[in-house]
Amino acid sequence: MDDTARTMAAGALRLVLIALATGCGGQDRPVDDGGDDDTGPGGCSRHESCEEDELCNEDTRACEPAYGRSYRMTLSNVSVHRTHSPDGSPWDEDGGLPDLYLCLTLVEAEHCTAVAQDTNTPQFDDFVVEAVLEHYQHIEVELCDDDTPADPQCWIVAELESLAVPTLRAGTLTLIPDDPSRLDDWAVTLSFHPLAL
Ligand SMILES: [Ca+2]
Repeated sequence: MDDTARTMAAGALRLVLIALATGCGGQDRPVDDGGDDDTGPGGCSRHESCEEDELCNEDTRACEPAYGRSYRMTLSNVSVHRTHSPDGSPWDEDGGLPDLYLCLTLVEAEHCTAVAQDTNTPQFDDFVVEAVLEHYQHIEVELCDDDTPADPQCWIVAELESLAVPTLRAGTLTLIPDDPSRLDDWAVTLSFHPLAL
């Protein structure tokens, strides 16, 4: 065996050893290859270390599936600055501020907040929904005004047909009107927090 053949044989042996070293462990999580990722024994610290359909769960420090798992969802930063309801009439007969609540429809179930009386910036801190989210996920948000004794009026203010992995990784989605003619000048932030698998 000349030097070149000996060098090639040593190189081949080293590749076999690397393959053996990275092939064992029996874990589903990516094995730390000593490169620039950070999914080794200490776990992940950024989403980019994970596969494209995964997220780095900040609670477990593990790369986990983004879809087909439960999330806790909350609503925040709600603001409705219209002075009149979308049909052009005053919010209240006496000119008062609206009495708003939001309804979130997903996985074929409707979840509504409590009514926030007489405010343009309602707080829905007690509102929490837990549901399994998939990629092609229909999400609908309705804004309603409960001007008692009249029946509540509702307007569909945003509809989504899918959830991208970057949205679930970011954990927040700011919803703005998809059709300004229906109800302009409002916004709401929908937050996602992955629950334990
Ligand atoms: Ca009112």
